Amino acid sequence: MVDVEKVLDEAGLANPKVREYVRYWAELTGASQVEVVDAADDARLIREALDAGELLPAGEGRYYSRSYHKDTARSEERTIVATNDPKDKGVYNNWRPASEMRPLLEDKMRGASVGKTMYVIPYLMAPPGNELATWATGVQVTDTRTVVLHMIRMSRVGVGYLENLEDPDQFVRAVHVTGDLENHGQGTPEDKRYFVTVADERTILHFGSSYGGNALLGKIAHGLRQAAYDGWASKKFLAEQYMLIGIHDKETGKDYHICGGFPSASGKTNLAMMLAPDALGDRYHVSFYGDDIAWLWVNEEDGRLYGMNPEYGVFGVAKDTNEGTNPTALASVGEGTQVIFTNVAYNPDTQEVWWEGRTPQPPADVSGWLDWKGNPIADREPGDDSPWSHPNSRFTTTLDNVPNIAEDYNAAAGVPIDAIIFGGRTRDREPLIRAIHDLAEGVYDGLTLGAEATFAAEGVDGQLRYDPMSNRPFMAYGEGDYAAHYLKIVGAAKEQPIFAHVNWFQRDPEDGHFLWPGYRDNLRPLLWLLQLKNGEVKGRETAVGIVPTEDELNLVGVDIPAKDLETILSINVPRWHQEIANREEHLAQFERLPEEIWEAHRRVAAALAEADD
Ligand code: OXD
Ligand code: MN
Repeated sequence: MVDVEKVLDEAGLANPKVREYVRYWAELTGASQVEVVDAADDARLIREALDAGELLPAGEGRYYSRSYHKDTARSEERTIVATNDPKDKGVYNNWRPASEMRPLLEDKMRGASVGKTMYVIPYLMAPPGNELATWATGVQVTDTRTVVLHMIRMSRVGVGYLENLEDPDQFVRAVHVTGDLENHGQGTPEDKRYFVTVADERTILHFGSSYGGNALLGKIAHGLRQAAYDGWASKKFLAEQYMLIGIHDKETGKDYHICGGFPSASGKTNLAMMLAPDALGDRYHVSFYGDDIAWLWVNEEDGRLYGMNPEYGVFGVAKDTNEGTNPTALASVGEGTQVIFTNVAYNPDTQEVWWEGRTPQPPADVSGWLDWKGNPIADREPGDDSPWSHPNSRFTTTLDNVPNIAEDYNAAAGVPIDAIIFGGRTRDREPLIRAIHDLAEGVYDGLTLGAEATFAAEGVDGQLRYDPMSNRPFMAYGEGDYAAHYLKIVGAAKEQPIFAHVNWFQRDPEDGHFLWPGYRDNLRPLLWLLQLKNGEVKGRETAVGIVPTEDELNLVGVDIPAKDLETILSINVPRWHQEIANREEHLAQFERLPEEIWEAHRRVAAALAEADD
């Protein structure tokens, strides 16, 4: 029997509520040891993980881990939001009663950590001192050391974050038990995995995976699902799957901040980490705050909307990250960064890593190279061109490693938000950028956000898989209530942020080439948006928003054919009609959708009907 009290005393963990919580789960899971973790333990834990073979060296100060091959991604079907109020059921939150989920998860976790260490990770999902810090404090317990190492990179970790809680009970209880990965029946009717957020009890119970998206409870379960629920329940804030960047205009000395949501595979991390294009670099500096989560609130002193990234690191998709698409990401995972790569290809002889899109071709000399499952590439049958790395392989690195990290990323105050953008991957309908007239239309645009269905199973080609606010997997309560809350929070700001929809992915209908160069050049439409907000340009009104005129967009140093430019700055009305009909059906699913959103929908539909004439 572990002497939990002694361990907690030695760690200086005095909060009686935290002690009770740790004791309870240590007993229930049957853990053989308990250890309280601080970020300062990282080097020792890395050494232990290397000794145990859980990590492998990937060059100086870089590490490699391989996960169980059926445990490589988030599982939306197994993810549940539970509460005690059936009114919290939404379309996407897989709502279940708390009274059903708690005992079920306790049963799964009972005795599941026998022989293992239970690590106790006190964490903070906010810059220290931030006004939302009360909702940002949590204690994760986990039976997996690599999860601890990832948590240290992705959140602020240490017992100190539990001191000064006004209410000793105000911390999120985040319980993670991996269990026996080889016997969870992943993806079968006997699937034993459950990822449950008991939102109104501020308790997260995740069983059956050590993949980051399921196991780093500070990030997705707390930083998004739990925080979204807390923000609504407290009426104080929003928690969104948004990137957050700063733009400094060296000529005027002004600073701007833009945040925004994009469904997965729509380039959010690349946008968040972008640098100004060379031709504009003398005037503008782009700084990075975060690539995945932003919490937003109104600062009562100046009445402006503020935002902050609650995370401390980047859990980025490795695929297609290279010098062209995202040089800052590559610099963030260089020697000495203490980065952890997961499920990329690895060469134990040279300690190199590689992933699809890192270079145009894989290494020509395959000797020593192992694919993400650990199988030698040299042993492959001729013609076997399966990927070397898993498509969801990742790098995990702290914010300090990002070369253009904003100087004030750690500041308690957060930053004022000038613009909120939504973007999907749309081949033909969405222009490069369209500014949206008002808040209700902005929320309407977010609710109808989506990614184009792929040719495979996901739906009709060209039709969107809707991903409201890019939050579909993280919705914590009903979508109608969510929209009302969003309208209230942002509506309370004295200076309204400007909303816009962006699309970097329009293609030529004939030969399929991308019409816009993307990446660093994406700064150009964002600068136009800020100018529009400042009244420096007027743009051109269309039925679905304001688009830049050709001469308003700063195109110095970019070469784009006139025909392509014309297409990306215009609206394809027939395609929009198709889309509007789908939207009606999509929105009708949401209970209690505010009338303002329906009005915005009708306004856009009516403007489009006129545009036809
Ligand atoms: C995600 C992530 O799964 O950010 O969305 O990792
Ligand atoms: Mn994400």
